[in-house]
Amino acid sequence: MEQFKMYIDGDFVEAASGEWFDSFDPFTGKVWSQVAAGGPADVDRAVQAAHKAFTSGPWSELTASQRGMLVHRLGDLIARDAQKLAEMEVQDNGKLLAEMQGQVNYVPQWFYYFGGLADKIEGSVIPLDKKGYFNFTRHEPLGVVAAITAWNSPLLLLAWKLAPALAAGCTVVIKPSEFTSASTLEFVKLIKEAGFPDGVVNVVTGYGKDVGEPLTSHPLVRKIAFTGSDATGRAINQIAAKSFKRVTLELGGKSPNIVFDDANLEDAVNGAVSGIFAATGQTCIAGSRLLLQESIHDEFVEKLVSLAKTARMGNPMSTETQVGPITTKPQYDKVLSYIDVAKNEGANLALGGTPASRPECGEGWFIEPTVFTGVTNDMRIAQEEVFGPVLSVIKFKDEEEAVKIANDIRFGLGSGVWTSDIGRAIRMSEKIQAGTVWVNTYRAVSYMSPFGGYKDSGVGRESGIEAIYQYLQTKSVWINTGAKTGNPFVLK
Ligand code: TXE
Repeated sequence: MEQFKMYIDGDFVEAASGEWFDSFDPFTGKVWSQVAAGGPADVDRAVQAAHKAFTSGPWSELTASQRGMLVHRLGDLIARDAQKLAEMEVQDNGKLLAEMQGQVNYVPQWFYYFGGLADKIEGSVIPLDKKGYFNFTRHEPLGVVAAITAWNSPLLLLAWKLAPALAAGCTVVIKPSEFTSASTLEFVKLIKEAGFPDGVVNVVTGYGKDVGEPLTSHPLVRKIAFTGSDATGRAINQIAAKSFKRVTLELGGKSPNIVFDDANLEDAVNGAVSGIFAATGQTCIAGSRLLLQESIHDEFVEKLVSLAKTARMGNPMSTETQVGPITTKPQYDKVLSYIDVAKNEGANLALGGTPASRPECGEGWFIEPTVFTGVTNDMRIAQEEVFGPVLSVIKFKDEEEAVKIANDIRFGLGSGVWTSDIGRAIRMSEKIQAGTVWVNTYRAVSYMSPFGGYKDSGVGRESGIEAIYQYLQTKSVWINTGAKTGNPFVLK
């Protein structure tokens, strides 16, 4: 059986404890590999290596252009190995090969974009109000970054953190999810080949308690970039506050996908299906609350259910498959328990609601695409993130009520508006409290466009130019060009 070691200071190493944990293939439900079970000693080794690489040695001596070239080269190597990386993630995570091929071929763009940005980070000359001084600013890297990722899209979520962190000049300790460490450990083989000095990028694998906690509380870590649940994000934020570490937190959502009666219904049905059943609903931006205007509700639900019924489930390695398994057994149990919650709350089951017993699903962790109608926004099934193929359909009367329902929730990550009225599209985009509003589309992302949450969905932004500033801090430099030093007891 394949065993994956950690990557610390340029070497693949076993955990200090010598222990391993199992990683499962969600399609078979069986163990397919083992991963080194890291602990506080491994975290300390990795952070010390990252700190050393940050403060001394070749990385700290590179010009911004040289750094950018390395980041760019890493993108080239990912493109070269895209198929292998995609297959590794399908095996470990159960994501569809068709989706992963697209994703891994797109991931290099984050490295090209931020690699190109590395030498375009300019300070300012401040036109001071005081004579006799020259004042300018520099943007300097924060230091060691802890990049903690979730299991649902390991490589994409890592790229969103690693590319801007390296371009900014930081060094990084990565902690992938204990459920899906393999693709990160395959990817990290490219670091040395790209030419990064040892210690600049490290990976420590293991559980949240054993690796995540010591990493977030380590005094030499200056920033935590995290994607995961809001509960863990809150815990990390509290730990980070104790030593004033910076945080970027990409947390959950319960995104409203809102369809007005003037929308192109065929497009909106496609958008609703892709919003909740793509990636088996295991995306933070899942459009898990479908808000339908009363007048089109019945017709829309009928079309939606008939399209969702056609979804082909089965082996995620087959490019024919449209809905794959749930990635982890605990998540599978959680999704089924939320289906019970919805039934007990009185929602109407319009589709699915059971484990998938189709022969092509074998022993894997599959759940039928599930649609609940008659949901009201106060139900738990409308307020809590399920993170699976479960859609809650909620009726609304008019624009005002749509906005009220959309915003009556603690999350604010994604949102969709389907309408042919441009004025309404703009009004809705102004009123919805979410980091992203998609109009007549859903689930589009780009390395150029900022991504992040309002409210409990997170702190900070990934992608786009502003993302690199989240790994930089500003220094103001004052030079006396002839001012008298004057009275030492008075502020200048
Ligand atoms: O997430 P966690 P889990 C939701 C989804 C799922 C639930 C739990 O509903 O059922 O969260 O999933 C690390 N200090 N989402 O347990 O715990 C952990 O090891 C530092 C939604 O996988 O948030 C992993 O690497 N790190 C979400 C990462 O944090 C800690 C995506 C995320 O794990 C830690 C994933 C600690 N104390 C799950 N505890 C989204 N919306 O995108 C854990 N970790």
